[in-house]
Amino acid sequence: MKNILVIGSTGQIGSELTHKLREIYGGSHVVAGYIPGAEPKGALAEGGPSAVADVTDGEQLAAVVAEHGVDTIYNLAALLSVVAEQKPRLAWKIGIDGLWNVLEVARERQCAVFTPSSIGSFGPNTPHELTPQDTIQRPRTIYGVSKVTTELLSDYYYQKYGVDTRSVRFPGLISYVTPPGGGTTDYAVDIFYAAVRGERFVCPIAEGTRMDMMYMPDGLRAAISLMEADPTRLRHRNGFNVTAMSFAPENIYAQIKRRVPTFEMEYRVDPLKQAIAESWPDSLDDSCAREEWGWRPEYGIAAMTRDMLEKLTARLAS
Ligand code: AKB
Repeated sequence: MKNILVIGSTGQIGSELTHKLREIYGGSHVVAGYIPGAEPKGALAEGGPSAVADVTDGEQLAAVVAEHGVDTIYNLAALLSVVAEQKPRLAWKIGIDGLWNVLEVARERQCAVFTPSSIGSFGPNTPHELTPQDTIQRPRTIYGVSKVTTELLSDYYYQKYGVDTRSVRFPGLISYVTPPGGGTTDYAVDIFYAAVRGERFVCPIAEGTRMDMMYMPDGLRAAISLMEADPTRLRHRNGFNVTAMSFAPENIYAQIKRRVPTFEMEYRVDPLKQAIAESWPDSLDDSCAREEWGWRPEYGIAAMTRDMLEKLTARLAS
């Protein structure tokens, strides 16, 4: 039986991943790691153990891992792309100094480690259509620089010390549970909140700007099934391209409008978000993930839109 620590358990991915892992491995086997000020609440607090686990404090991490006999760490601590541009030093401190602490603890205590990478690890001179698994990665954002470093440092710890590091390059994740904060793809979540609240949506990303996206249930399955994958089949480790759909603002607007006919959207492009979005792929080739560990998304744009509208409407009404 695995004993898992989720670092960043109250964030956008962590809040749902912790529940999913507890369903699979049992509540007492999954520790919800958090930083002071972002304590787990409700079902997250009641469903299993929790502990302060700040990636910038290596000794504290080591103590949590020892106390709970942790053998697997999901390290979700990071600033998203837009907020990282505003706080580059902090983005590096959390994303890379923090990762170093996690990898050191993992090396000392033989833990497997999942640390997400992102489509943000690509840059303007990456091939934008069907971006290959192995290709040019020269991002110009601090977020991208830290994600490429995450991939390389994780590979290094695997090759040099045998630490079982694995990761995926997440596209924009869409969820009705915990909103993201400070990402370039956040508009694809915000648009649903506007539609359900009966508000006009002001889109910060220009018409025609395509990016890869994924519904959160697929994102959780991607992380967990990669961590469960047979290591002898993995030719890659950090990080796998994974995608479920690729769309521009007008495509998701049209999908929502089919179900909410009164919904309206206008464009007011945010130059920083737009520049970042344009530097990212239009669509990823995720064939390596499909071949090496059987990755398959379950939700396309229509199924995701239907489910998001249904679930978010119920959530906001309660
Ligand atoms: C962001 O927009 O910063 C993230 C990502 C794609 O990594 N959602």
